[in-house]
Amino acid sequence: MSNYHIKHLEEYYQVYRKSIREPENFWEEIAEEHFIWRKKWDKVLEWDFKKPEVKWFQGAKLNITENCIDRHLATRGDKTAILFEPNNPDEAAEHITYLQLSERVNQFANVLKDHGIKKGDRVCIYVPMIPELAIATLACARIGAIHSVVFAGFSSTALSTRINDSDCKMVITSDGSYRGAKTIDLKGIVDEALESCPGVENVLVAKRINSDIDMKQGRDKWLQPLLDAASTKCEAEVMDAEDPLFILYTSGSTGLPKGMVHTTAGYMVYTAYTFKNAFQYKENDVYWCTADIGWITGHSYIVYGPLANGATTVLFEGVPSYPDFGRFWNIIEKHKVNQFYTAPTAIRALAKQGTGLVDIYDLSSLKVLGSVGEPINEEAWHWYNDNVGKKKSPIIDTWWQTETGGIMITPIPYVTPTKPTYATLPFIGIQPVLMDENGEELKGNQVDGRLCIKFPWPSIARTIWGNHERYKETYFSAYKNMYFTGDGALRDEVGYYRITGRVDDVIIVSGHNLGTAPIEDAINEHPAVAESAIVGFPHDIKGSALYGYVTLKDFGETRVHDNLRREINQIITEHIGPIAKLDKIQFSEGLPKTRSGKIMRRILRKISCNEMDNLGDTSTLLNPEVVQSIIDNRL
Ligand code: 6R9
Repeated sequence: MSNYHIKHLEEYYQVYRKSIREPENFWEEIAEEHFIWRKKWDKVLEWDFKKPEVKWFQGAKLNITENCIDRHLATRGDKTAILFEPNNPDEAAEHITYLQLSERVNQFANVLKDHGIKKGDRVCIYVPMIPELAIATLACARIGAIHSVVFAGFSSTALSTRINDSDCKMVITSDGSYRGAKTIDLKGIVDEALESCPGVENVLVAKRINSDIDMKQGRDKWLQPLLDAASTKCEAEVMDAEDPLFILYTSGSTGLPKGMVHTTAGYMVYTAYTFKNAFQYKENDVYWCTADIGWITGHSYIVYGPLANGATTVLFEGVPSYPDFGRFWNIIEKHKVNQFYTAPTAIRALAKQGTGLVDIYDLSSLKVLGSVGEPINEEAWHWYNDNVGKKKSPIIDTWWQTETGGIMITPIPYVTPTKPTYATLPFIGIQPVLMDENGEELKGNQVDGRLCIKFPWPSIARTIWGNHERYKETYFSAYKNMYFTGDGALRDEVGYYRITGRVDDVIIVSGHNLGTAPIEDAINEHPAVAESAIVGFPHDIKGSALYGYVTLKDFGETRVHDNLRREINQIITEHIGPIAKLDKIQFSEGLPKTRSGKIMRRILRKISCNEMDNLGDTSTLLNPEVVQSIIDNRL
């Protein structure tokens, strides 16, 4: 029996139990029946969370693009693989068939090779949501180069940090990008970043906005003429199961972003299998995930998972508000989208517009609605369910992380009964546990603790690029023999999980993970700033927004005015990007500190959330007097 496609709740439980009792047999069967291999594995799984080390399908040889493209050509050559919907609704959508995708990926792969890119080299992809982004990603995979996609909304400093951390030899970008009514000078950002990236030899530039940009001789080249001249055939590099496929950076609570490393076979098997089941994808469905490929959601559920299933995946260049707030609904009607996957922050922004712009479109093609990126609040859940799904399309609240590679806890639509704000049950093969603060597992139901996973799954990130120690420290040292997620969760009376949010210093703003440390570091560069602390506070649209407490070097003398606030946000934009701008900036005489000098963000968080009667223990503070003055002056 194939367990590839789960259709009933009893089947879920049965397959789930099998995946836990005999994980190796289970995953071996999935891998064997649903993918093509140049050589099968010698061993399904080897793992040790103490080292930590995880290896799936060791000894196997494959290329992920043969699974995502070549094998579909015989039966799906003319089927649309990527359906590109441009920013401007008057520009025609582009249907890229599997055959065309194959040719374009191979041409791109040949161009990479012509520029000296070899297996194992790192290539940075800083491209907006246009077909070249997906194609560049797959072209790297075709020749075994490790792609590092950097979200094209990041600043030049964030870009150069990421390029240098993984020693990328090449950057792929575009002349610019469209974002609603605006255009963004991407190439200018790249030029600025590369001033501090000596290792980059070549920059390939896709033409998108036809702007007049500087091309640095010997370094920069227009992409299209090179592609036009390249062969549409390119032999796929034969990769080992555990060869790195990509690096993707995610914010940590301290220090530099973490370059999470995902490897080939396990990632492919898990993203494909979760895609099929979590979205109940059927042949000829049109699937749309609104994320950017610059985030893990786009890697796994715009590119690899859908293509491995021979699906049609929509790639949308624009924003939900352009030309008006009906754009998402317009696209669903236009392309008869069957599965729609978006983030709570987008749902809240759209809900704020009322239902007028939803009701005028025909959304009857929808079968499954997905949510990802942060907890979905009850109000947003109901709005989504009532007005978009018309109470007929199940909502899958999918919990997972950059580090997990694929969806970990989710209802399976039409299989698992949903419950608002609950991610519900673990996906096949996933063993979540809740731990208390003393490191004990909380058994049974109706418990609330820290979410860990106690057994490896195929798409777990294998390391942090260049820093295995940090990988161990961040994920495997809080609890013995467990992967620690950094999230809190509760398990209700029937065993459903509800994610309650981060328990560390990561704040999720509009679905983007932001570490407090890099933002504080940026603010502290302002010559007038002595110190700063960032916390999150609830925000209608963004979920959480940022509240900055800033102490000035010369408090009282420096004129505190809006200019200073603007300058601080300007520095943040330069260092991290506009997504990290502060909504509120309060200047204060001091910050509450422990005796060892650590800022007590816990207290600031309570104040920013207006929970002053619940500040907790302030007796251990070095300077309890500042708390009252911060409260008195809060914004
Ligand atoms: C896929 C992705 C991971 C963090 C994660 C958690 C939060 C994601 C969620 C959710 C509640 C959900 N998160 N999905 N919280 N319910 N359905 O978003 O990866 O960018 O690495 O963020 O996002 O806090 O730990 P990433």
